[in-house]
Amino acid sequence: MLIERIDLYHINQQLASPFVTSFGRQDERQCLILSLSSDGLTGWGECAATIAPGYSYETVTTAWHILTDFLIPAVLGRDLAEPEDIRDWSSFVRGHPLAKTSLDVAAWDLCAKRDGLAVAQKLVSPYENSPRDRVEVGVSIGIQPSIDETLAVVEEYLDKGYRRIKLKIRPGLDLEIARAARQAFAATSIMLDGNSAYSMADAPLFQSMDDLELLMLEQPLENDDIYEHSQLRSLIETPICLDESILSGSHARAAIAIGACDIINIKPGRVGGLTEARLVHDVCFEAGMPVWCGGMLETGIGRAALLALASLPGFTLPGDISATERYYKQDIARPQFLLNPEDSTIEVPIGPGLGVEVDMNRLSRATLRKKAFPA
Ligand code: OSB
Ligand code: MG
Repeated sequence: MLIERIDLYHINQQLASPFVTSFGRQDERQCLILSLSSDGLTGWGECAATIAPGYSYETVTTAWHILTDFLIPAVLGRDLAEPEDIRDWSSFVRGHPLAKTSLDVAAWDLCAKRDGLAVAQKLVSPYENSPRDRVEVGVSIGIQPSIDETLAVVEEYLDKGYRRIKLKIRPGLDLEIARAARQAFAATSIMLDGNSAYSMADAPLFQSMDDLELLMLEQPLENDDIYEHSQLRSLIETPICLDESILSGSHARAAIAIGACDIINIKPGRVGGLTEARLVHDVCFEAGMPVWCGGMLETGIGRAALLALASLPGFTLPGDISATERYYKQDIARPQFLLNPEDSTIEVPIGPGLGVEVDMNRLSRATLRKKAFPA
């Protein structure tokens, strides 16, 4: 498919509620949206870089630079046979996985539309399984102003039907929150996400959580550490899940080889797209390492890609893929994703492609700057 045109949008949307983590607070979310045009079809992708380099070194500004000056010129006018081509064509750029992901997901959407398939079907084609049609999900709750407010928000999401709760923690706001949540919700699946804010000196803190039967502790230590997580793992009972540290299939292999974690969170954005995300899945699947699909507050475009990914056979734990209303009052893509409160699942879009339609009016209202690249 000849890539005839690429459009890049830098957008801003109000979040339905503020999202606070150990690396900062977001009341609104900026991101980049990208479309690839070929043969009368359009493929959409999202770059989940944010305003500040908190979760990752990438920002909307670095991603705009990397896309406009390097990645888009390397793709424009070329003949795309399969979405995996994007990984090869963008490998000359070191790093910048969030920027690469927008092109990768747009290529999966475009090629799946050409093939008359859902992205989930196209992703699953190397396996014997067919994709799941529903995916089990949970909700990721940002740091709240007080413990009482945290418990109230948890209760609200439990009432909506979410069966797995992830609480963000930061130094000083951790043990008390975990204890209060466990006490209030004895039978609920509760996990914590440290977002790299802790060190080995905090091992005793995490040991004091051993009796709480937490589902897992996500990325407590440095964003680029694998080794110390293996040491912490041997000191605590709570299963350790890696997020920030796993940027590729090769990182997953290293983490598995040294026993750095019990679980891996796979996010397409963090590893450079769906092609690499599936590779990480394969490495983990073969090694018997449980995985789940993480999120980055994506719009319906990015979230449709998460649902497709999470339909692969190795995803055995609930993902951070919540309903549209948890993120945005008005999403730029339709249809909305709805939670089935009976079993805490969301339906995998059935396509064609990602299975979402972009509302061009909403997109243009949210757009801060736009650039078109005709071949
Ligand atoms: O660490 O998992 C994370 C959001 C942005 C960046 C990093 C993370 C998150 C979340 C939210 O936890 C997941 C979601 O619901 O999209
Ligand atoms: Mg995380």
